[in-house]
Amino acid sequence: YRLEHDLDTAVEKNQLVLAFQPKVDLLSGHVVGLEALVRWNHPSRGYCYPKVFISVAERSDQIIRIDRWVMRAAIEAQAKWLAAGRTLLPIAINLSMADILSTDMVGYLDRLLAESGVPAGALEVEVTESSMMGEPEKTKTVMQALNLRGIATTLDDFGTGFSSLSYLRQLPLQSLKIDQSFIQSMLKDGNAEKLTQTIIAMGLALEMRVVAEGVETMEQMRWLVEHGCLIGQGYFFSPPVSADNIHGVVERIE
Ligand code: G
Ligand code: G
Ligand code: MN
Ligand code: NA
Repeated sequence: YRLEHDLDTAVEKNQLVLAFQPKVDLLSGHVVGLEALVRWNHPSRGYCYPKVFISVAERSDQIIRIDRWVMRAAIEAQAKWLAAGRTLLPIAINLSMADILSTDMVGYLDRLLAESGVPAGALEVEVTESSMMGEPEKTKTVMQALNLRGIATTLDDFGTGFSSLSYLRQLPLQSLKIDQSFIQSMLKDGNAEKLTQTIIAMGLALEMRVVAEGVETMEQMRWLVEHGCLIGQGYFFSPPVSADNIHGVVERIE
């Protein structure tokens, strides 16, 4: 409750910060994009991870304010990198259900992009299955609007929700991100391995980009390549790092 109170002013007090984690093409070793992950520099608790505060924020409208800050911060980061003459790597932001349902979310993005001169294709959106529960029609409309602008959409944490398959069938999605729990158990557990293989085959059959999350070892990376999953994200390449450090990380990976 204290946390909820502090969150009310986290945006105004400039306490949020983005960390970036690379998504890597497993065959070429090239970084194909970044995921933006929000952190909160809490005045007394220190550096807080989204696990601690996103679910609190999702219980109120605070999540909308936080995620609009994330949209702005991601686009500002791109504008800065663009001005510095860098080739932009698309940044994926995570959106919650409340953001998708919020009034004029796409218009808000349009204005940020227009003001900054950042191309829409420099932004991507990840949405989890659980966050879409209940509003597939509205989610579809928003995703179509994003796609129309060139903003790609990803189904995040795939395999952990309740209605993955119907979302895959109904929603305009370019990527499917396999939840890290599968990647972490697939080499230890035969069922997890077969399920991961099946998820990859399903994504490929639907002509989606299949991304593995939570890749921590060379063995996992090799298995993924052998089974057709060609994009990975995880500590094996890099943890999420600050805006100042991400290009150094990208250069080291490549
Ligand atoms: O950074 P970390 O690995 O702790 O992120 C945990 C989860 O928190 C992510 O998988 C994502 O679903 C969620 N998350 C991270 N950043 C954001 C954000 O900016 N907005 C929302 N809504 N969720 C986020
Ligand atoms: O959007 P999502 O909630 O899926 O965000 C990914 C989360 O997973 C982030 O909190 C990130 O810090 C975490 N993460 C990223 N790579 C790894 C990894 O290799 N291993 C583990 N355990 N967690 C990871
Ligand atoms: Mn994500
Ligand atoms: Na995820």
